Amino acid sequence: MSSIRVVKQLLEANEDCSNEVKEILARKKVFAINVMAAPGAGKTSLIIRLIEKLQPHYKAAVIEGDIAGQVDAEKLDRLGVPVVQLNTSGACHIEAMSMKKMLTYFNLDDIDVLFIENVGNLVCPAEFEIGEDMKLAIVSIPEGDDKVVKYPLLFTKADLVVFNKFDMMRFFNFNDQQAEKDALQLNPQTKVFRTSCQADGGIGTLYDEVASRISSKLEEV
Ligand SMILES: Nc1nc2c(ncn2[C@@H]2O[C@H](COP(=O)(O)OP(=O)(O)O)[C@@H](O)[C@H]2O)c(=O)[nH]1
Ligand SMILES: [Mg+2]
Repeated sequence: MSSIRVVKQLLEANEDCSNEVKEILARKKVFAINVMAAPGAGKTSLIIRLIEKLQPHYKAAVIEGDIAGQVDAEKLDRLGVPVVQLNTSGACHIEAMSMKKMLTYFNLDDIDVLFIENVGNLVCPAEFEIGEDMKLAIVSIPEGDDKVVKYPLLFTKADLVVFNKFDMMRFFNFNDQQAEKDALQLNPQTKVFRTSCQADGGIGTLYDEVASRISSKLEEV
């Protein structure tokens, strides 16, 4: 019997309180990362890889957003980090109201970095601010290099873009140079990373970037 807390998102509660969430996270010095990608792109795998590297230095926690079920929450629970599962009851994204509610299930004084695995979708999650410090968008190699231009809002808003499953490059016709150019055209401030959660490739470089952003917030006075 799993001990993971499962919370249902209320569909009618969509008031934008992302600023309130931001204030709580600033007061408690928690760095929140909104992870967005299509189903199967590697959101859970990348969060696990990053937490493994962060754990010696920072205390991590995870909000798992899914339409139903708690499969990913169980995987993350095995890392020994606090994890709460949010079931969106059919909604294709997480909203700020839910974020605010979810924060009450954590001891924020004991957390440095909070990952939010958004619902697998390249459209809806990008439309909602949830009070996060950083948006991380993933495209995996088998999905195709055209996803950046086809789903521009997500890549316009993303602070970091990750091309994951880079170990699959030899099997797919994915033009990573072009996809990087497309991402930078949509958002010149974005940074692009190439990773493999399977082979551990590129995770260190991504970790360095994420860790430096976390420490900037935690060291703010
Ligand atoms: N080859 C390869 N497979 C990966 C990689 N990252 C994730 N996967 C696999 O892709 C599938 C979906 O990954 P998951 O993390 O659950 O994706 P999510 O649905 O976005 O959370 C799983 O079978 C993972 O083992 C990677 O970098 N390379
Ligand atoms: Mg997942």
